Amino acid sequence: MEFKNAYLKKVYEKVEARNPGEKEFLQAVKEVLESLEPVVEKDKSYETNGIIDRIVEPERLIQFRVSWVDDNGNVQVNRGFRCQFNSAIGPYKGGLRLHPTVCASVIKFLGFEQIFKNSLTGLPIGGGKGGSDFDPKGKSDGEVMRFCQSFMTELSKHIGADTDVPAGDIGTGAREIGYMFGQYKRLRNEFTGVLTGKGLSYGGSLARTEATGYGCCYFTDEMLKCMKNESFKGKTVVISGSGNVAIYATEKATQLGGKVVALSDSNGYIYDANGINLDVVKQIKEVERGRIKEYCNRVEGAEYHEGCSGIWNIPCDIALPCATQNELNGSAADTLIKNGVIAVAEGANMPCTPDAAEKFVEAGVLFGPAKAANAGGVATSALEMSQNSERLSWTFEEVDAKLKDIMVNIFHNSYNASKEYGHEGNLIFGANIAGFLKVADAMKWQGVAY
Ligand code: NDP
Ligand code: 2IT
Repeated sequence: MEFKNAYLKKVYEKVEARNPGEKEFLQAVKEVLESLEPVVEKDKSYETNGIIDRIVEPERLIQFRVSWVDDNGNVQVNRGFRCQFNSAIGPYKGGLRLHPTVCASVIKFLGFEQIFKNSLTGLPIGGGKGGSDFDPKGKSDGEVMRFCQSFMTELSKHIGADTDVPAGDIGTGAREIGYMFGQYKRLRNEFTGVLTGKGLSYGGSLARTEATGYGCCYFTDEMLKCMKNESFKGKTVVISGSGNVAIYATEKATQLGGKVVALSDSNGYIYDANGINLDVVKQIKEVERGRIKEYCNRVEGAEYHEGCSGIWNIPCDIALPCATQNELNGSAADTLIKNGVIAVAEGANMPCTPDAAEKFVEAGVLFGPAKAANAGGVATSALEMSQNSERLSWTFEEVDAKLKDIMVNIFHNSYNASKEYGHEGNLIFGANIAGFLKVADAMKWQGVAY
């Protein structure tokens, strides 16, 4: 799709020229700007206030050296990032990704998406993201600890409970958050809610671990109910990935009556026609930090296939991509549609390529875009911040009920925006617009510094 609106066209061309080669970032910006055509057409004040020009430029992008010593006494050097993208509606908030593919483009795309996602939660959090090209796979606990301490030594200069509150993402779980929190406290002599996803013994929130996967299923359930009078009951579900998001999406989809038959990692996928035995997966992934292949040695009748993209060939009613960006392309979408998929919701960030997403929408498949469908994680992080501020802990049931409410509201706000702006049922438009409006309004009220 090409831009019909001259203002959006001009801004996008400038973004392309200023961020050459940053394909993930450009992909994310293009999708959002395309959705904003009816908004900027209707109200010229977005243009006169330079809202779009400003919203595509990070407020701050920090890049730093992270040196640490491995178990053999060798010095290792990684690159750390924090992108503080937009603080119009609250302190920067967003995860830290530890994966060898991390670069400025990936962090900027994630930070940009986070602006609109965080706005959709209805909670007062701005958009940010960070991480490093450090690969935790195959590292000892000591190596991970030394990396995290070195990483936080620099990051601590830029974050704070009222400034920027990082959390987990790919490769960053409870272990890494714990080491980073310990280092921040050591450096500052402050016990504050500077990170979320903390352990329950030191300020973490119940249900944060489950929140992204559960939230994705709550969103999907509401979308199925309102748009197709359907539910998870009796449905075959395929979920990619086998990390935090995939595991708890599997748990909730199963509780809601679905049968999850496949999971994956970056090497391959497992198929279990009887429905995934999640206790086995949790033991392999959360306790042993092993590979998903191992499942087949423990569960009779399960199959393992090399290569992760083959997972989309499995016939299913509901597909939840929960691994990483661009993991589901146009030809995978064709196969899913041919096999009768009725709903796709993105547990990961930008897992569907633009042509895949377009195919789903055109085929009438219900499509829940990432910034709406996976917002439950960051929403519950914001609930963790609230608990930290009041120095109280809420029960699991309390947090889970709030999470469910938030996901149901996100669906309805996105749906209503899609209708109001002339694309009824297209939740890509709806989520982008609903997320944008609040941030843009706050930016207008706060003025431009000159
Ligand atoms: P984890 O590190 O717990 O798990 C990541 C999973 O995705 C692993 O199974 C991993 O396989 C797989 N994966 C990662 N990179 C690739 C790749 N390049 N190709 C194929 N598979 C890959 O991360 P999370 O579950 O936390 O995150 C998954 C997705 O959800 C990400 O897109 C993240 O940004 C998003 N997300 C996470 C939230 C959270 O609260 N954690 C909140 C909202 C979104 P392998 O072990 O082989 O690398
Ligand atoms: O992509 C995301 O929303 C996250 N990784 C969670 C961020 C957070 O601050 O909890």
